Amino acid sequence: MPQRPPSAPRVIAIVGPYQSGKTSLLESLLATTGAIAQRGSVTAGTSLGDRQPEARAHGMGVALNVARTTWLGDSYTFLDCPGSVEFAQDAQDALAVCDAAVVVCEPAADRVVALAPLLHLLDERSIPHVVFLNKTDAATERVKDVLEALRTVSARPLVLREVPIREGREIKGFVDLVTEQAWRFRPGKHSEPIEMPAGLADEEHAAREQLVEALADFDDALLEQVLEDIMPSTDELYAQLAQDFEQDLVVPVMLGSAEQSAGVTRLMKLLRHETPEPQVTGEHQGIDPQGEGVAARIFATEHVQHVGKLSLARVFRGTLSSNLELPVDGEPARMGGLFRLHGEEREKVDAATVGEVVAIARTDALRTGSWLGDPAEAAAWPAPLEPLYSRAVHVTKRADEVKLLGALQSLAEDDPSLRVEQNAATHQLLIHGQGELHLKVVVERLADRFNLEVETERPKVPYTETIQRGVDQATRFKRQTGGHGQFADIKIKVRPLARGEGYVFDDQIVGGVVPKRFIPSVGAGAEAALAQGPLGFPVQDVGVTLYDGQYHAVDSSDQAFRTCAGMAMREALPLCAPVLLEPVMTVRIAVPSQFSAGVQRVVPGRRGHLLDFAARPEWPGWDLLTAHIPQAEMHDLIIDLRSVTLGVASFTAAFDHMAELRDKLADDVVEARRAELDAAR
Ligand SMILES: Nc1nc2c(ncn2[C@@H]2O[C@H](COP(=O)(O)OP(=O)(O)O)[C@@H](O)[C@H]2O)c(=O)[nH]1
Ligand SMILES: [Mg+2]
Repeated sequence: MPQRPPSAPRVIAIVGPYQSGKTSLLESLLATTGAIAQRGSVTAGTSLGDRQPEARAHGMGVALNVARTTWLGDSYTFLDCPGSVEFAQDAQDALAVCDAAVVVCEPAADRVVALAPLLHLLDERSIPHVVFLNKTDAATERVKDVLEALRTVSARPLVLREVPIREGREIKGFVDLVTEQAWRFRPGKHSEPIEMPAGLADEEHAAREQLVEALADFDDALLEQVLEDIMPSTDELYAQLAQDFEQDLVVPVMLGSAEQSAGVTRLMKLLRHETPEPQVTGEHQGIDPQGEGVAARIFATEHVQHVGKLSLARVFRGTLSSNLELPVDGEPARMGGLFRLHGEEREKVDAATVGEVVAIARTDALRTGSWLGDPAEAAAWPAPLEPLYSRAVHVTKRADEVKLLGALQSLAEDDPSLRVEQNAATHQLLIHGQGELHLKVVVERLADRFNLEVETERPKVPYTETIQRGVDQATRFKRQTGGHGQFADIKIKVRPLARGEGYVFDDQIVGGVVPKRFIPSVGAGAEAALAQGPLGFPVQDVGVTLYDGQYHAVDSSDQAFRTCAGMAMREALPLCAPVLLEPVMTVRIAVPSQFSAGVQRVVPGRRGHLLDFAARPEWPGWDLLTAHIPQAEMHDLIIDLRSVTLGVASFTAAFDHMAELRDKLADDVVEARRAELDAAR
């Protein structure tokens, strides 16, 4: 390896499905590079990662683990991202600032599809990434088969960088395809170089040729060599690999065991030689390395007891220092104290330079995604994930009511995948997120951080009602109280309108039998009565025509006509064959093709029907199912979808129309509403 000067600190995201071994790999990377004296274990709770109370309570990471190490003079920050799909936002945000990603994968072909959304994201954003096939100590399947499966979910060519050395079923080591050196794993220690096993030479040559051919696709000089049967030199290969990695043209695949620290030094070497410098990553995002001033991005927010809010920044240019005033999303703000993070440890620092990750303490203006520096230079921050699961929240103590909304909004600033909504139709405070666990963690944070005790329930469906036939209604309102009384008399026609027309009021009074000045009050009084119809819900699509009436010179007033119209509607509507309406959503479900049949069965089970079935654009091997599904059946749709798709299905939903609901389903809704109204009285 040629010597080179130390580089600026690199940031490496460790991503992959839940339980693939990311936190274990982080532990091994830290032990291998000497950042920790001894390797701890995630199962024993002695690892550096997942030590937060939240991670312990849930038995898995629900936030980033940040750790630093220095190796051969270079410094690295690792961002171990939670693997659960419900915390995918954390991974997305970390990926948006990293120089490279390690995708940790279980050596099981049928589980590989769980990586599809992640690989798609990496390819879409051209983020350099290496796949680490983990758990070789327990692997039973052939690496070839797992690789084949991986190829179906990666848009970029995957190049195997090592071939496994097997003894019986067990993987005992590997041959590096660039150096052609064979290595034997020694659990917990550095691998030792060995002679290439005799039986492996043919396989090794074939794999090496494949590697070179894959690279030749991106380099004409290399292609010529290949065509002339000249094997490029090791240095040429390394140079080409580094270049292709940096541009995310090829994806190297490595083998190892995080638990036994096997293959980890080799992975570290790849990261050292092939990960682009932060200036390159910055340029990729439109940040001019020669430009003026600080350029940095907040990619995560944590809250630590006794310390408060920590905003995690990656510096792409300049020097960030405590107390510095900077534009934050265009508005000037002063930075708080700076800390370097390493697991649960924090080290106070005065400044952070290019490449570094630093936590900025207690700075209100900062939120996840904030851009620090010239607003003109800010690349677009990736859109937050679409909500997939919702709960209604309310405080258990009345006095806390005002605090709740502010607390939720503050949590949503930290976590872009959380949305808070005060629903106008149901009067509920809703939280929208990525799944049951995600929202459970939100509730826990309300308790821990804001001392707020809340209960959650399934969100109410904003039902409405309408009428199916018209009536003529004559109503007189007359009251004598002491001095002058109240008098109004109207005749109206009430009729159903087409769906979506709302409320229409017509005036057909002739000869001034109801004076002009009172007529708007009739319209308004009738409309007010639609707020709650005979079934207990807002009434929509109703026409009211005022065609006759009487008044009294002294006793008639706006208020009298208003009251009279309300009485008339309350008498008329029950005679108009009211019917319940429920909202129906257009739902687009994205799913790998092998699960489409299972998902198609979920739709009718939720009173939905399929409208369209097509290939998902730009997602080879995926389908996009479009369906109409009543909102009442949507609340746990994502749970069902995930259970039949190894967790990878997702959907988007938008209101489409209101549809009539009849029979038992409607009776149940009306009865529940009646009970609710009775209880509120
Ligand atoms: N056999 C074996 N088990 C592993 C290996 N790496 C991780 N594990 C186990 O897989 C489980 C999940 O590991 P963890 O690092 O928490 O996964 P994460 O959810 O991706 O962070 C734990 O029980 C680990 O002990 C490995 O290389 N070999
Ligand atoms: Mg983990």
